[in-house]
Amino acid sequence: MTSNIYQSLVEARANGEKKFVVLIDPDKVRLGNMDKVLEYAAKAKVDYFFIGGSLIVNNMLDKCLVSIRERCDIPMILFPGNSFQLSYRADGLLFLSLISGRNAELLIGNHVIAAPYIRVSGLEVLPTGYMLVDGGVPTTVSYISNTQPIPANKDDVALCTAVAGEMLGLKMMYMDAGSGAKNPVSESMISTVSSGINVPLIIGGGIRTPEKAMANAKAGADVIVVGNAIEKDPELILEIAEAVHSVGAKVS
Ligand code: 1GP
Repeated sequence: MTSNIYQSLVEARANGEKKFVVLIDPDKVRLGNMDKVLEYAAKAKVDYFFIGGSLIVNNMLDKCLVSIRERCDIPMILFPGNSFQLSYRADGLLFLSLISGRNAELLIGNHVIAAPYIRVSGLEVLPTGYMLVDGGVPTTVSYISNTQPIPANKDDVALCTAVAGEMLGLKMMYMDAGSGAKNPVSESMISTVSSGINVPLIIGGGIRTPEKAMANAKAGADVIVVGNAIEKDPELILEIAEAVHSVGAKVS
């Protein structure tokens, strides 16, 4: 099994370089702006696509992966809302353990069911501690997972959760305020968690502007994920990519 994606994330963190991820919901691939999303993503040198959603209602995952691959070579990482959202056509898989919650199925149960498929899939497995943070509105993922998010102002709870996740051997942490969150994860929480762990930190949920993306990266996020805002305005990809990549970029 290769480990190109993880290796590049670890190296980027060590060098202070920031990565920008566009989240694509396979259900929405047929919407008109998908062509634009792919065009701008290639132009802006987006680092990765995350592919997934907490509730996918159409069977579009494979078609989505094939059509992206036909158009560009940006690595595609599955961000599965459940164990039905798997495909060997992707490059990697966020093997998510929902460590902010206490739902055993999402901590280990679904993983047992998916493990045999994943082992033969060829996907690069990225064991990730997934932490929901209260984004000010109830989210699909919180409802579906039947878990409470970490309160938005409890930086210490987030830190201890991430540290415990790292001690358990998880290779990355993903703090997510949930898709379309009213309030994205605070810079204070990002900075507290980032300085307390030694693994790459992914931040997403409710990021709508290049300014917030840049502030998150400066606070210690290694990877910035944006979905909703880009679906609405694909051109934002260019500005957000530039903002994220400018943090930590070497001045020559
Ligand atoms: C959600 O972190 C992602 O899981 C992205 O959220 O769609 O709000 O950008 P948005």
